[in-house]
Amino acid sequence: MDYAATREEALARIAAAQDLDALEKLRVEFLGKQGSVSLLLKTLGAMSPEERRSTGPQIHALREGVSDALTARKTALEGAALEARLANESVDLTLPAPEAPRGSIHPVSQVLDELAEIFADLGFAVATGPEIEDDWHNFTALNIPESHPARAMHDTFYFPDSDTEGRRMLLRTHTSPVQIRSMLEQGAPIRIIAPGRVYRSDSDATHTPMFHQVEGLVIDKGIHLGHLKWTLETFLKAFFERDDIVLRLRPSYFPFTEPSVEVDVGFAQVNGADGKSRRVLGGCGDAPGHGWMELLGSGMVNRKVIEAGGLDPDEWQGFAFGIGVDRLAMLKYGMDDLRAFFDGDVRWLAHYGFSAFDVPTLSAGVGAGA
Ligand code: 2U9
Repeated sequence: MDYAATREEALARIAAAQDLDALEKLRVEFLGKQGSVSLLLKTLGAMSPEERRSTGPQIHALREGVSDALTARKTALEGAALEARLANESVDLTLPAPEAPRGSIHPVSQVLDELAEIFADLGFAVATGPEIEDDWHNFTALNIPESHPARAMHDTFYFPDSDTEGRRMLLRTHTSPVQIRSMLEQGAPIRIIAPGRVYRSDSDATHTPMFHQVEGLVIDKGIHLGHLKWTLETFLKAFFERDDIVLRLRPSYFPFTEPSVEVDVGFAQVNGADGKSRRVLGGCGDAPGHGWMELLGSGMVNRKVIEAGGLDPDEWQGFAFGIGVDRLAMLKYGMDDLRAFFDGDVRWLAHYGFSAFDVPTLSAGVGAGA
């Protein structure tokens, strides 16, 4: 057999292969299990030693030549295919830009960002903690005794089983356990806000089983109600972006604060362009055409709560406050139905959502979309 001629013919066919498919067919034809060159290699076994010595190198040279040619042709064809793609594909820079992204920031997230920004400027850090709590952190440490109505089953979501240490577990009903944990972990002085989700088994037009709160806690030496009033006034003026916010402090009762004060804010009753009467915050509530709206609860931290937080109430005093974040968002951005906050309706979000680029800053104004 003329191995040299066979080799030349194979190499010519490989060089003529027009694409990778045709080349693969040739590889199978020559070097596949039943390929012509593979079968020639198998004949070596049946040859006499002398015959093998003279023929073997020729067959091996044939196989190597074919294999090298296949590899070289493959590389050439792949390179040509890439060149062709590069020549064909192009980016048309004159095409219009894609539609702007549709996502938007939920009003609750927006207000949480605004709160963090305003309180950061007053020296408050943001503290967070678990939403699944034990009843010591949620109730006992906050001077809410076993018999207190807030502990009744209809207000609190309890878990059916206790944890491994026998503690009764629940969904936190306020963010106050976060402040208890902060006192125990970092000691005094403290200046924090604790924003987040809270849960109460309550649902109607003005209550949802999950809502958002922000609570504040300041613990230091010589803290008094004047500090509380100034802080709330400064915060509310920054948040509502009005200098004429007027507060009225009314005596109240909360187990965790003593004395406790509920804070009302003055508003004006104004007629909107649509003929509907709206409340606009600002001005003294006693002025003609004005009124007072209850906005938040607060007070001086109860001695028993300071003790539960591991501090000496004769050395450390503090104030605390709590506000509904969803309510703040409704008041500032003119929404009237709390339940829409949690419906996940994209039409509502398209209307009330905020641009991701409207980041609240004190210099540019915390309110978005001005
Ligand atoms: C610690 C000590 C004291 C937080 C407080 C209120 C008053 C309050 C309500 C406002 C509307 C809850 O969202 S709401 O329903 N909160 O009236 N919260 S004082 O007092 C604390 C918290 C933690 C360690």
